[in-house]
Amino acid sequence: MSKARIALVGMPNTGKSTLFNRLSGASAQVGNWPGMTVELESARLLVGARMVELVDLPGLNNLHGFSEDERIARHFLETQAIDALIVVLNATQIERQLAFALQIKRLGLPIILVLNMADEAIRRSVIIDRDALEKALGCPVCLISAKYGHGIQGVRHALETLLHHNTTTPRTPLHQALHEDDAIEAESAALLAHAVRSPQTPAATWTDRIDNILLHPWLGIVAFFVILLGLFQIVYSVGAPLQELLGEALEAAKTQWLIPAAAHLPAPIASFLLDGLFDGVGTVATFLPIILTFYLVMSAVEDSGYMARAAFLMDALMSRMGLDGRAFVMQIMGFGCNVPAIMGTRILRNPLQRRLSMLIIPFSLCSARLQVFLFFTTAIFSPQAAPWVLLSFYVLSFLVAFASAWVWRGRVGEQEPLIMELPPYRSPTFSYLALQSLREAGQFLRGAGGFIIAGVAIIWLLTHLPWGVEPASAASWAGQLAAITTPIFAPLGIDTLLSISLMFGFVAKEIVIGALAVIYGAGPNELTGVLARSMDWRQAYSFMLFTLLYTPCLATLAAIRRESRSLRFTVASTLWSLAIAWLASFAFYQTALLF
Ligand SMILES: Nc1nc2c(ncn2[C@@H]2O[C@H](COP(=O)(O)OP(=O)(O)OP(=O)(O)O)[C@@H](O)[C@H]2O)c(=O)[nH]1
Ligand SMILES: [Mg+2]
Repeated sequence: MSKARIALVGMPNTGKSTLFNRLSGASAQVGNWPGMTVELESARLLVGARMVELVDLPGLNNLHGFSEDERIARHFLETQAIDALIVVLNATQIERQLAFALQIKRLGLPIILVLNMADEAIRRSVIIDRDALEKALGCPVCLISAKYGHGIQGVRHALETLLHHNTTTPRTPLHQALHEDDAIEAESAALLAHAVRSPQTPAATWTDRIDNILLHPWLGIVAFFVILLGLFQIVYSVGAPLQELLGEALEAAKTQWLIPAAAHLPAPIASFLLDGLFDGVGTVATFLPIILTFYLVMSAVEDSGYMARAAFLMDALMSRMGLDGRAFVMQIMGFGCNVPAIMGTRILRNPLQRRLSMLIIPFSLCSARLQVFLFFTTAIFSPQAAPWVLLSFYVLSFLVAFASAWVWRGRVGEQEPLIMELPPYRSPTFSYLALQSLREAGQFLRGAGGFIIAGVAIIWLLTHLPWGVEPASAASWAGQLAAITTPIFAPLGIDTLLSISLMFGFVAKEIVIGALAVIYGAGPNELTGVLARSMDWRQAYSFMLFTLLYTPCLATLAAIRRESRSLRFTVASTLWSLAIAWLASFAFYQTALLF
């Protein structure tokens, strides 16, 4: 039997990706933020004896939607062969979402209607007569709770029955289905009156109580910074000791086993393996616990529903810079990695606003840069000062991003007011958080792993060739190469050796620490000491400032190119960030020298 294709459609934030993961065992990104999925994701699963391709679509506000992510979903519905649709609604909002399901039903494809978040519906006393709906609509209706896995079996069963009886139905073209809005509204109202009972005045929830503080005009801003501070306090206090421990373990493994084992190898090969690959990759690997902790905390924030509050809170400020509150959320999402944040701009409808947002996302302090900063701040600054130095980079990251937007805001033109729904706060489940952070760590290894290995290998070659010269000295290839760039970096207080790591950092910031380990010939646990001896705080801060502001990595550039569809814009934004990085480091270093 042929493979069937089934797509999940619904309004944003209704739990499509959660159900997708439940049904297929995949690990698509889930978050309490309308616009989490901006791409098609697909997975295969077996339904009865039939192989099914399940496709998770970005949320649609309605079939008229025209932001980029909605266009992707619409285009899929219009052009692909689809055997059935699973329409996912938020049961607590059935009054507003049922019309959407009716709109989809007009497409003429077989559908299964899934009313998700049954747990919340019960808590809010929204009562749905499933049987009445099923009878009136003539399609299977499932009341489920995807997050907690309730009712999933029912969906599977409905799918199986549907595929079993599937006779290909002729489809109604999308544009035709769109011309029935009034009829749909009437039908929806009749159905609701018949099958749904919800309380007249909803009771005040704890979401409202929390929002009184978090959405307060100034208390909310204070709360935001407290949350931010708490976020990296956790990363610091949990991740940093683990990193040190891992460094010590790797160092011990090197001296006890690897050095003796490599004793009989020719010197260049032993040096390449130990001082190149092991030191470089090992030093980067010590950051895995920090990356894991970091993503755990970020996923918890994303899944809590706070992002939508941040968007709301910052909307007024952002609109002075030609953007809206959602662009602020993209800056925060960039804390993890700039690439998904750039893709997340698809939810912005105005293409010029999208570009403006893409211009400033690369200034967001991503987790790869965080590695560099954690390393340098602990190496150079006192334990008391280090967290504050780190906080200063988060603040600077926002300031430079905002200033950039402010400079270019005039290009955006007419702005629409932000209309966004605030989802209720939801507590993340542990299993989901564990899954998510493992996924991110896996992505980190897959994505950056190759770059890191290749990067440290090339750096070893550059610093140790021609064989026989003092490693990383002026006579080495790296030394000769750096001589060319010295005039550019010397006024910033960034010396020859450091500037080499910055060149590699252009490819990916994950390489920087590994590169430094190889350049300074230091093992996974020695680099902090070596750095502390070889530079003062001004040079270190200037180096970090440059790292914060210049191009994050090639992957980000590729994402900007893909999403903006403009090489000119990509080049211009790269030059913009390089220029700002140089000027900021120059101004800082030259001023700091006066003290
Ligand atoms: N309480 C409750 N929360 C749920 C349930 N299903 C999903 N969620 C939460 O709802 C939020 C949105 O889930 P997603 O699966 O990302 O929703 P989506 O429809 O894919 O959203 P977009 O991709 O943005 O369109 C997340 O915080 C989920 O944890 C449920 O059954 N009950
Ligand atoms: Mg989704």
